[in-house]
Amino acid sequence: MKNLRTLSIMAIFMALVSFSAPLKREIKTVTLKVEGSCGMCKERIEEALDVKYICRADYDVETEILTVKYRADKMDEIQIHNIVAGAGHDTDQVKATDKVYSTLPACCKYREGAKCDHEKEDW
Ligand SMILES: [Cu+2]
Repeated sequence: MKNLRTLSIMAIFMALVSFSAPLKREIKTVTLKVEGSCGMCKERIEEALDVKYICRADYDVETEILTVKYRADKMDEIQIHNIVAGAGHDTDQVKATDKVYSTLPACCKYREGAKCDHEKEDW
C-alpha cells in the first residue's frame, strides 16, 4: 500500500515535470563584438535580429558592442553571429562574405582602408 502511494506520487510528479517542460524558457543575454561604422549599420544589424526567439538587440556604434537577449532553449549563439554576418557585418566569430559586404553603402564600409584616417566623412 505504501509502495502504491509512493508510485502515484511519483507519477503525478513526473506528469507535472513533463507538462511544464515545454514552457520552460532559458533566457540569455550575450555581448558580441561586431564591426560597423554608422547609424545605418546600427539599424541594419538590429533589424536583421528582429526575428523569433530574439527579444532585444542593441548595437552601440561607438564601442562596436552588440547586446542580444534571446531564447537559449530555441537558438544558439552562433546563429546570432550568422544573422549579423548575413547582414554584412563581421563578428568576432563569423565574417560576412565579400559579396554581402560589397553591397553595403560607402558610409558603412568598415574593413581595412575603407575609412579616412583623418575622420573626414566626405572624401
Ligand atoms: Cu553604416
